[in-house]
Amino acid sequence: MKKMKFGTLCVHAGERPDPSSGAHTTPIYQTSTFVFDSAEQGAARFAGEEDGYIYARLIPNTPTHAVLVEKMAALEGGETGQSFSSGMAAITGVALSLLNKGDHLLSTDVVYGGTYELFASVLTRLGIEVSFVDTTDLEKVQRNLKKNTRMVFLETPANPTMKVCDIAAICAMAGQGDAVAIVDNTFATPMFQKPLQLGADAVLHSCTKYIGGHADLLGGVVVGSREFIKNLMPVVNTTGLTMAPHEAWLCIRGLKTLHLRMERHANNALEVARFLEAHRKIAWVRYPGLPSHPQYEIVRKQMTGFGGMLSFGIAGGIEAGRKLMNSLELCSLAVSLGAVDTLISHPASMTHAGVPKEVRIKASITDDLVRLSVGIEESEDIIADLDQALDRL
Ligand code: LCS
Repeated sequence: MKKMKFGTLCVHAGERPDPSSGAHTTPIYQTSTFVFDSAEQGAARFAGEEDGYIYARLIPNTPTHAVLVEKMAALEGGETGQSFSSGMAAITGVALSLLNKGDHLLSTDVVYGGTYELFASVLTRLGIEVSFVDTTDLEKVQRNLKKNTRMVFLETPANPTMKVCDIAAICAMAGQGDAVAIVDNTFATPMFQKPLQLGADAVLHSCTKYIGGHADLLGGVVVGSREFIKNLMPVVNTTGLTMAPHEAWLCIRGLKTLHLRMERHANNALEVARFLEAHRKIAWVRYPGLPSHPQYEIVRKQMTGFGGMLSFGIAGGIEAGRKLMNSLELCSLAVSLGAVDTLISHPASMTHAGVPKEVRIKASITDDLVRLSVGIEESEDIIADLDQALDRL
């Protein structure tokens, strides 16, 4: 059969009737351990001489996890993957697998606040050198790549400024040295951006967001070559960063509609972005689908759609922003993103509150920035809610 298109892969990739029962839908293998046929088989599995399940913390976890990573690998165009208990667990698993004391990590300066804190506080405490670099400036990236740079971490579009960097150019630079390039593709999803095709060594997601899609789970996933994923094994197997079987099942279920949801998220977000950009009380809007986006050319080059996330500032700054957020009736005032419902939040005092103010300001995470995760409701209703809240300012 010819290579299936993205939407068909969302529905079918990794899926097979359950071998033990013929169940059409992948069952939740809610088990911590697996029975061996013999003591010899148990020994062979532990020795890595025979494939098969052992214990749910150990790769390949359970058959439910296996379907999820196969589906994600198909969607990202990678060989295989590994699931984690959260997006942060995925980033931790990759970082601890790649980096040793004395190594250098180059990261995008604008990243999710938790990622910033992991890199700036935890990894540096372990003796890993970290540079946060404006990755929209390729010269700066080149200048900050060092002999000991082992990992380049890109988040694009970045949380929450929506800054976009040139994945192909930076991966090529990383490849000239000894560095492995990792892309956090949480905002774009594989529907709109395929970092592995652009030269990344691995791509990761917070599944908590669009992969699950319904704001009802925590999860993470990494996709890459078989060798890359195999190298995660010592850390994954010993740290217990593992996803739970029920969460893996929810991710599989979520992924079956990823293509439909993302299309609606993106259409709605473009309409909301245009509405906000034209509104006299709005000072600025950042959405990759607007020609006013500072990296619009790179967006057009490396993304096939613009996603559901945007940020904006209100004339009147944070006070007006708070009033707006408190006046909304349909949109939920909550962190996280990528849910079917529209979520609004204030990064400087919420998701990025742990980033020191001077670092935040340098990275354009200004106090007036309001972040909107546009849901899949009817766009008129989202716009009407924003409109009535803006009227109250
Ligand atoms: N990467 C990105 C781009 C994220 O936005 C987040 C979480 C993570 C990784 C971590 O994933 P988690 O461990 O939460 O599954 N972003 C959040 C946010 O903006 N609000 O709440 C969480």
